[in-house]
Amino acid sequence: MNLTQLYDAILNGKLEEGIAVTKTAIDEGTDPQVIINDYMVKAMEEIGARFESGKAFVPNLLMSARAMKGVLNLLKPLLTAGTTTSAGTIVIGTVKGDLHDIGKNLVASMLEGCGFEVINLGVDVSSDQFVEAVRKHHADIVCMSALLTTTMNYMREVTAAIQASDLVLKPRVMVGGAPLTEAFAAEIGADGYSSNANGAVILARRLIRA
Ligand code: B1M
Repeated sequence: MNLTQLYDAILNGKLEEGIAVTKTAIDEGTDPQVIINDYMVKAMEEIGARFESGKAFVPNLLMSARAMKGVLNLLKPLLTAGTTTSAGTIVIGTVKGDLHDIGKNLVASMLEGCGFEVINLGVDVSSDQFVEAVRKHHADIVCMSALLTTTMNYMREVTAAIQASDLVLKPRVMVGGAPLTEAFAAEIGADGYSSNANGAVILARRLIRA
């Protein structure tokens, strides 16, 4: 199976083509991690670079995002197969003002796939929504995502709101997203940072054990 066809399908926003190629790749036993990391994420990086250099526009981003999400939905059951007991409960969301959810959903799927119970709050999530979800689901970890330099600062507000809340058992906080750094995570009082979905799983396991 030539998966560059999948890369092209995501890059050009062709959902149906992407699904057809992916179905064949799955049937041939290709590792879903390879499909995602080596082709799908790379295509999203390329469309982002084209957008930055004025060679692609918001409708192109939306088409690529639609294709990416559709194919991810197809792969999600393969990531979550075979897990039975919960490794811990994680509340995840993209912070207020930010509508990017592809990376966050990928992180959520990986965490689910590795046995965590994941409460996905979606995008544009306020500090109150995070705190209330922790209370409702007795979450061990809050996981925040941001893709914009303008919205990443809101993570500071969420960590502060968690500390200021009346929650008896405060959840650990982990953060990620393209503009973030380890130093930023430390500065806002988060317990950990990861640059990618696999790292988020390793970090979550470490925070649960700590
Ligand atoms: Co927008 N966008 N976007 N966008 N977009 C970026 C982020 C941008 C870098 C593009 C660019 O200029 N090159 C730029 C941000 C610049 C900046 O802030 N410095 C940008 C901009 C400017 C904007 C708008 C302002 C554009 C406009 O309207 N003029 C606007 C903002 C809207 C808003 O949020 N309020 C906007 C809108 C959009 C769309 C809606 C069109 C669409 C999003 C659709 C969707 O998500 N449903 C979109 C897209 C698709 C992108 C790019 C092209 C791709 C993002 C993506 O999905 N990547 C992006 C450019 C880029 O990233 N190269 C861009 C694939 C995904 C798998 O990677 O999300 O990075 P990522 O997730 C990774 C890691 O970051 C990490 O793991 C994931 C998997 O490895 N990770 C975590 C993420 N969260 C984590 C949490 C963790 C751990 C790891 O917790 C522990």
